[in-house]
Amino acid sequence: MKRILTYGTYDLLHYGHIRLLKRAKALGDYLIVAISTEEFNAVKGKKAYHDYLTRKEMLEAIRYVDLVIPENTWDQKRDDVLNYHVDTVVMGSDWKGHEKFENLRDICEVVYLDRTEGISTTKIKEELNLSSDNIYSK
Ligand code: C2G
Repeated sequence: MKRILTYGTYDLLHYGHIRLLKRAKALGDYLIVAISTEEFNAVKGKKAYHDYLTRKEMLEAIRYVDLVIPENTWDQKRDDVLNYHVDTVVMGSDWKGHEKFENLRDICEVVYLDRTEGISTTKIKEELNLSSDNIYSK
């Protein structure tokens, strides 16, 4: 059984996230997603719209996802790979070459998949906010 691990905030779930998870699962048999807690999002300078448990519940409903665990720190990745017997860590290409992932190459494969262009949580927030004077404000 080939075990895949990926990390993210996964706030305001959108098709870019789904396409990443679908392709990550296609690389193996079991997909673990480590999602950022509120505390870790603060470290990343992010504030998620949905809290951790809500984001966890949504990801657990996705057919490609087998297990959701919390991401509390930048430095837990090595322990995650060892504790969950991970074969491959997968991230979107915006993380390509990042030391936090490159440093794992001695204990697992690291794969970066192309990001889905044209969609992001930030874009959704900005466009909803800009259109606050129409259907979205009711
Ligand atoms: N993603 C994507 N296409 C998009 C948006 C996101 O492929 N249009 C991918 C990202 O590359 C990432 C995953 O979906 O692999 C989750 O994206 P975010 O929730 O934005 O994750 P991020 O805040 O980058 O957190 O320790 C690593 C961090 O926790 C990653």
